[in-house]
Amino acid sequence: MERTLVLLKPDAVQRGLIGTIINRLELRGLRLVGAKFVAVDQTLAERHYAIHKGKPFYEGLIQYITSSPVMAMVWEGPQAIAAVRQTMGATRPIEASPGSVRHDFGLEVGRNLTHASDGPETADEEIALWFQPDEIVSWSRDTDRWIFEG
Ligand code: DAT
Ligand code: MG
Repeated sequence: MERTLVLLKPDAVQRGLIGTIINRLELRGLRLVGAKFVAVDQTLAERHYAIHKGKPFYEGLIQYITSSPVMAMVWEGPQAIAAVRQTMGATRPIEASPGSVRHDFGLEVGRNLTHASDGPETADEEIALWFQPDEIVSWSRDTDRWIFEG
């Protein structure tokens, strides 16, 4: 079972899309194990996007993520990292597949609604950055055996 960090960025929150996007992850079969509503400060933003420091879009990215609250979550499931990135769609909304969140609700790369971890190492680091260990809830759903094969 894999875990991944998901952020619903300020545009998703402001546009009232929290429920819609959570619904897509729930319907996919992924299991929610952590969630909180966060006003992102400069320090957290810079740590989260440290890998992009120095890129031309970095300053705009920090401004965007700190501009309004975000919904931070941890989701788990088999191949959760790939599954969530697929549900979110390609970074640029105009390149995202129809049916993905970024395609269905977005147009611009700087307003692409969500963040999702891109690999096992970054997922571990990002979950540790955004959540204390006791904020992650390990649980099983009654429907798990109809969604998870193992
Ligand atoms: P993703 O969010 O799909 O993992 P990323 O990690 O490459 O994409 O970039 C992080 C965010 O930075 C992305 O969601 C939007 C912004 N971004 C990336 N490339 C950009 C670009 N060329 N111009 C403007 N913003 C960009
Ligand atoms: Mg990324």
